[in-house]
Amino acid sequence: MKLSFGGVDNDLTSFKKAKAVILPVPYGKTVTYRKGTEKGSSAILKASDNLELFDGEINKEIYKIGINTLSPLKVNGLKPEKMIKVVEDKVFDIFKKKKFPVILGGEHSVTIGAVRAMKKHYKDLSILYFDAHYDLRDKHKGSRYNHACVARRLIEISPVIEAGVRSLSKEEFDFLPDKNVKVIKMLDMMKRPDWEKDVKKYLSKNVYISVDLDVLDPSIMPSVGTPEPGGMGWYGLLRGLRKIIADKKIVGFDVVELSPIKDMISPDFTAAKLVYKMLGYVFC
Ligand SMILES: [Mn+2]
Repeated sequence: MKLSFGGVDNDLTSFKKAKAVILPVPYGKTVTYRKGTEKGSSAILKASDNLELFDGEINKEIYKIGINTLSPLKVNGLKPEKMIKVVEDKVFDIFKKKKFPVILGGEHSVTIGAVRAMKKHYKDLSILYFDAHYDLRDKHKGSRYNHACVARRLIEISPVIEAGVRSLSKEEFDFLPDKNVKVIKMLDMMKRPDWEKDVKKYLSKNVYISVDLDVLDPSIMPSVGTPEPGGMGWYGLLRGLRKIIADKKIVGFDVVELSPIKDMISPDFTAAKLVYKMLGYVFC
């Protein structure tokens, strides 16, 4: 059965009418610790069935923008380079048809394809990158496209602003500073409650947002492959997103790295609600 985001299935959810298009990318090949990110996108879609469609912060029924859900991309056996190309082509196709792409991971490498597609049109693109990890390794476990290298690949395309980061290797520490990456550490964010002002200063007008769910604290988001203590809370992340999205043109976003734990529904629902809230901030 094909899953539809929000459990809604009416004329608003047709590709033609929808403003936003959800692209599930079930991919988990380069994950290094706990496996299972290839199951993330379907878990988000299933959980989204249970969303309250009215949003009490925005005071709107966000689904009325029209949210279409595509069939999951068939990429899970592919090498990361191949998968990235499939994602790039699909996201570019969504964009060409004047729809707003929302990519559901899958592991973080899917972001490279999405950003490549967006860069074809938006020359001044910048990337807002929420993650516990710096992801700036040049190579990991023999691959330049491992999920630990994603930000390093992205800065070869466009400037990256990392937020919420709190785990890095000596190699990554030595690599910094670099002109194409700005880092707002989790520790800095705790000292400066209006951290989003720094983020906005660094971003260009056209922004792609990538949310690795491990940016959240493992107490509310245990269902990730590489959990890291001391992460963001739900309201902190939402508040930052709302303020940043209000000031920038968001061209697309992704939510990645959900690695569902059997019978633990709260993290899956949290991910689905995050996607829905972000759509509300962008469109409502
Ligand atoms: Mn991460």
